[in-house]
Amino acid sequence: MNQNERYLSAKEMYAKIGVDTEAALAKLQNIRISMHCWQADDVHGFEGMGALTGGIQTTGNYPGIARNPEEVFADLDKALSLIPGTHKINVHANYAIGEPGETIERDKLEPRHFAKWVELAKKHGCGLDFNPTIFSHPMAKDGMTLSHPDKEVRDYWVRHTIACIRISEYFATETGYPCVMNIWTGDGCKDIPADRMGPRARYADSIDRALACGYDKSKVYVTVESKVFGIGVEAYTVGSGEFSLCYAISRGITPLMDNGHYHPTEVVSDKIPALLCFSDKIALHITRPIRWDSDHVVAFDDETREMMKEVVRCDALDRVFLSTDYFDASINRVGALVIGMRNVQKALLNALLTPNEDLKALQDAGNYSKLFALQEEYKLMPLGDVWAEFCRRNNVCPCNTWYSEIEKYEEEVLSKRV
Ligand code: RNT
Ligand code: ZN
Repeated sequence: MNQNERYLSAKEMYAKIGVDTEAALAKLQNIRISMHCWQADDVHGFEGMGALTGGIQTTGNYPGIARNPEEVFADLDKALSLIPGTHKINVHANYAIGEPGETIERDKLEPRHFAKWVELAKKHGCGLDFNPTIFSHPMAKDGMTLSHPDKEVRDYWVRHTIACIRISEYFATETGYPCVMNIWTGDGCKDIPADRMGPRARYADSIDRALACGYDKSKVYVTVESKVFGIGVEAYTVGSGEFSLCYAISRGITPLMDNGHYHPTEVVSDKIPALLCFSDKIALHITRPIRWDSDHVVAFDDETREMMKEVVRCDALDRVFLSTDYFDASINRVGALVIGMRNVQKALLNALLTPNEDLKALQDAGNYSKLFALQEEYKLMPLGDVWAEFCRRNNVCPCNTWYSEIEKYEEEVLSKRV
């Protein structure tokens, strides 16, 4: 069978269980996932700051890392060419681009420092999201930033956050798509703190002060990301789950869940519908934690599928901001971007090809035996044939050949970066 015959056969099989593959493909086509730029260069950015701090780390030293804006952009171009659909690019503030020789202070960032990112986004029809970079910096003192006891340190990061809100507005205006601006800090303590509430009160006050700058809420969605712990800050995290969620809901901004940021037995798939009961919008960082917040490349695994099922069956595709967030330096970095993004899309397609309403009815009728039986059977439906059709329609290499493009890129471009 050729691709077309395989798709038609799959279409028929799905029709038999009440699923319209054309409707699923049309929906998938419109889903924008925000691809994080920082997988391209292990979160280094363009400031020459050196080692990562703030509780995060990359491991591995696969050759060919991007060393400057041109190389990062070339790698993102390559990645986007192998990912079906049109997406968003997620930029961190430490990826500012100044004039030659210009030293850019983070609290003095301006939209012009990100003009090249706007160009890149426009070239691909992409939207842009943004992140203050509140780590890997001399003003991240004693493991604290926005929650630091010294007002001067807090003020510095408040100014940075306000500068980032302005850049987010610029992104939204230029691209025509709202910009999600995510606040995350690694603030915390390595060992048992003497004061858990003080830093939290200061963190809340600092974000309040930043948000008071005033901004267009239809253009910028400010999110706050929680965390359970980081490397070197194991005992106490200021922006914990409860803190971040209560802060976001009480201030009318958006909570962000990163599925690496919970106890390993907790699942974000279950938290998505819980938050959707109370928050109009929520945001996700999609990653793969192995035993801890290890930030492995997203796989087409049970939890990724389950998370995307929740987004789809809660009818929340327009309420959930999807973004990838991982950094693996042990494999080809461009390949890693493509693998993770495509896996999120496959998980979305899987969810869109599930007869969710029928399964809900079985649950409501208490028919758990049949529900279990069908959920297991549907795992073997010909999802791959529909996915291949999606790739074909988007002119990206078919499923089993795209990696040869990465091999070619590695040989012709990455291996020359020495
Ligand atoms: C860190 C958070 C955060 C970062 C990025 C680089 O644990 O997940 O989202 O990964 O800001
Ligand atoms: Zn994250």
